Amino acid sequence: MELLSLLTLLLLAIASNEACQVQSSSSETTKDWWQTAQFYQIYPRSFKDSDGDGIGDLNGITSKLEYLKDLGVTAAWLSPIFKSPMVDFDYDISDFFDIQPEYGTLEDFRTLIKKAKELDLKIVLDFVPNHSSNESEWFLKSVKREKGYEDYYVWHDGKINSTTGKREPPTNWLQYFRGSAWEWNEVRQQFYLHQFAVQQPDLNYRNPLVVEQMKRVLRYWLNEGVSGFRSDALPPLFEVVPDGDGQFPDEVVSGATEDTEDRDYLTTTYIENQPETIDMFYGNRSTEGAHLPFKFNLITVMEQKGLSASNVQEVIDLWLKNIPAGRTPNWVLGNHDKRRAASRYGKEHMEGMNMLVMILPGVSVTYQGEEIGMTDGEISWEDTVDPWGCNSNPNIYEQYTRDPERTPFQWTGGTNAGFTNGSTTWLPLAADFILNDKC
Ligand SMILES: *[C@@H]1O[C@H](CO)[C@@H](O)[C@H](O)[C@H]1NC(C)=O
Ligand SMILES: *[C@@H]1O[C@H](CO)[C@@H](O)[C@H](O)[C@H]1NC(C)=O
Ligand SMILES: *[C@@H]1O[C@H](CO)[C@@H](O)[C@H](O)[C@H]1NC(C)=O
Ligand SMILES: *[C@@H]1O[C@H](CO)[C@@H](O)[C@H](O)[C@H]1NC(C)=O
Ligand SMILES: CC(=O)N[C@H]1CO[C@H](CO)[C@@H](O)[C@@H]1O
Ligand SMILES: [Ca+2]
Ligand SMILES: [Ca+2]
Repeated sequence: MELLSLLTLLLLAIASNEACQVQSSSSETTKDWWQTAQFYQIYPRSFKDSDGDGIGDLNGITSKLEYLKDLGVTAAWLSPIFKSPMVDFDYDISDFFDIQPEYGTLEDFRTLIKKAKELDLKIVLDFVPNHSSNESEWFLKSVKREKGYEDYYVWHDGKINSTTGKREPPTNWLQYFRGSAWEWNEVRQQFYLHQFAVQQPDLNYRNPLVVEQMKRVLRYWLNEGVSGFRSDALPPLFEVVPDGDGQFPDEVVSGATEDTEDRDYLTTTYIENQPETIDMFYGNRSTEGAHLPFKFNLITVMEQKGLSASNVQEVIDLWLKNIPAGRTPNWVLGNHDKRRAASRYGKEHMEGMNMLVMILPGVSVTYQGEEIGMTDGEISWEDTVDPWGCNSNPNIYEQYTRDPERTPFQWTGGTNAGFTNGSTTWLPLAADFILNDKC
């Protein structure tokens, strides 16, 4: 039970050299930086544009680090900044060791780190272990079965339908962004697994070469001065072990929805929360240091039950009474996948909610813009760019799209909310920006 509830959360794995030293050399009562942190998630594309192209970038972030310091933030978590074709806005990484050119250069990143150090702000990067982009060199090599890369991804011959004689995907598994989790590759003549978009093939964590490669990624950025990582999408990291004939089992119909393309149509028994994920990231972490499993109840319970003082108290008590001794509580207010906090809680409750997460014991995690009570943008079907929205249709996209919570940050009440000095923004601004003058 304990393990299960833990696994449904994203884990925040902090791999910090400083953490090791503190843990090995000082007493239990000394708290490490991450145990009292006020984390602030930056969605780089929408934070601050420095060069007028309408897309946020690293120099934009650097120019606003003092703002974060003034807010009381102690650590900034940057959503991915790595090289990517941007199908899932950098959660589809094609080079884990390089910076996305439209965000800047490695030099810009070093400048950001230097400035953050001067201000005593920690920088935490997003680690996206489950998949790469299908434009990654690793995937291209795996498609061609190049030596060392043959089993980098989850490949399968599929099944022949005895009635039609046609080749079908190995299982009925569904991806998060609607539709089958398997895609046929003409060159390799096999299916590959993608728990997210077609352009996000799942890496094969049963291959030690993959595990070693991903450790290299972590070490590389630690050497560049980052203080830790936030791990993305851990539940789908491992899939079940295939049977003796190499076959995977089908999932069964869950009863949660009638929409056969929706991931919730089937159970996720074999494709999420496998015990090996715990071994790798929790029990058995390769990198020394600490860990915080994200706690989303302030979001999820309020979504189900509505915001009230007693519901808030219930969420707080539930965790404070059950958290294992010596662990650090954390309180998550929002992220780039969830409707804006002000749209969920009501704008009038934002001061209270912002204060609450900062005064509760342990760690707060907030998302850019929640501190000024930004609300969801209204994005038309034509302007929709999120693959989850785009993979649906104009009638239902609003249930799936995450664009509304990703609109540009509102720095001023002026032109383009002070986000950019250019004439366009990559997503339209939310309509409330006039009210949020923070100049
Ligand atoms: C926007 O700012 C950048 C950097 O200061 C500058 O190079 C660019 O010319 C400006 N663009 C406009 C339209 O003012
Ligand atoms: C990645 O996947 C997309 C969608 O299937 C496809 O159009 C594109 O050609 C693929 N790219 C590579 C390099 O395989
Ligand atoms: C074989 O194909 C038919 C026609 O598409 C389909 O109805 C049937 O479910 C398939 N059989 C299996 C075992 O998948
Ligand atoms: C670490 O993980 C491996 C592989 O899952 C497992 O065999 C081993 O028992 C684990 N070790 C510990 C100390 O948990
Ligand atoms: C909250 C969060 O980071 N969600 C991400 C989970 O992983 C998928 C795929 O990498 C992203 O699309 C989400 O944005
Ligand atoms: Ca820019
Ligand atoms: Ca996986």
